[in-house]
Amino acid sequence: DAGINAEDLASFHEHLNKSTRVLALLGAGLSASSGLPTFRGAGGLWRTHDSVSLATPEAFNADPSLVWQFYSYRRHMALQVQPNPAHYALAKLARKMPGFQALSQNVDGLSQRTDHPPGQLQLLHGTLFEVRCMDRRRCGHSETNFVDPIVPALAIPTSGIDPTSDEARQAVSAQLQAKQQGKDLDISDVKVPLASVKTHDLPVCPKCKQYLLRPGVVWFGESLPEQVLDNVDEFMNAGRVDMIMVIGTSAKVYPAAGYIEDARAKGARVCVVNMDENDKPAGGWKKGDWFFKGDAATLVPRLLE
Ligand code: BJW
Repeated sequence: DAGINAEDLASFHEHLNKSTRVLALLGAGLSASSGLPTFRGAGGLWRTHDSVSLATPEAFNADPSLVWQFYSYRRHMALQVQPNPAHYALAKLARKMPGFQALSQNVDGLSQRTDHPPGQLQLLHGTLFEVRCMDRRRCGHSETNFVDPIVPALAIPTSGIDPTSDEARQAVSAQLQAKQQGKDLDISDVKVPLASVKTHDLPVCPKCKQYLLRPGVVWFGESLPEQVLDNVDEFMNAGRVDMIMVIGTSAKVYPAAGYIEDARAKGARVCVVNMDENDKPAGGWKKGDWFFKGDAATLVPRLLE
């Protein structure tokens, strides 16, 4: 059975059964089989843009319309898909083990749509469904917002697009057919022309009515939410950590990836679940680590059953 060696599974279960303080560092690979793309590697492109390059304050300031279309599309996609068996298995572990904390880098809201206790889910990079005023210092407005599209101008186009080439025309007409069957145009398809959205049609802060709203996610160069950092520190400092599971993440983004070494320093063994054996834990492999290769949605429920 792919990805699971019986001996490794037995030693993992033996260790889990005597564990009381466990962490799971979660990444985009956890939601891949729900149908959401990851950031790096295959599928890490949005149209012609590297997804990572759109996740910066500089990208937003340079082209808020493009960056909002990217996030609006991601909000829409996240609302279309469902949590998968791995999200549910992690929620079940959380309910069973009070000393379990999931440290999620994902902003897709899928873990929150299971019965995962919120106090055992740390959202390291925020969420797509919280939006806040660009003027954090003076205005500071933030709100939970599931409205899709968040403003009419960010609706995924269904008509009125002006295709500039035959290729675009074909892509759009194929997609318009899909639309008639109840599916949306896929604006991640580079052949589908992006609507031009004027800055003044983007979501504006309802409180100060002056600045744009932005997605409540953590972009490069920005600090992680203070309360979340404090919660993780508190957990790390409260004693020995038995294990950290590293699920569907390339573990290249800090400070998130640094939690693997922090947990090791507290005695934790490391269990990696990933499709790609080259995505090692930050800091490399150590004796006593486990590696389970394959789809998190299949492997995590087996590991946690
Ligand atoms: C499967 C699968 C399946 C596929 N089953 N597996 C220390 C050293 C060096 C640099 C820094 C450092 N400390 C800070 C920095 C700077 C920077 C950083 O880390 N840079 C590195 C890239 C070098 N960090 C920051 O800027 C952070 N802020 C900060 O530290 O503030 C203080 C500070 C500021 C300035 C300087 C110094 C300090 C903020 C980081 C915020 C990251 N934000 C993003 C975007 C969020 C919004 C959005 O979603 O758009 O978060 S970037 C993006 O990467 C997103 C993800 O959460 C994050 C991690 O990606 P993830 O989840 O690992 O996805 P992938 O695609 O990389 O990997 C998927 C994996 O799944 C792969 O391994 C696949 O094989 C696997 N897989 N299908 C199982 N079915």
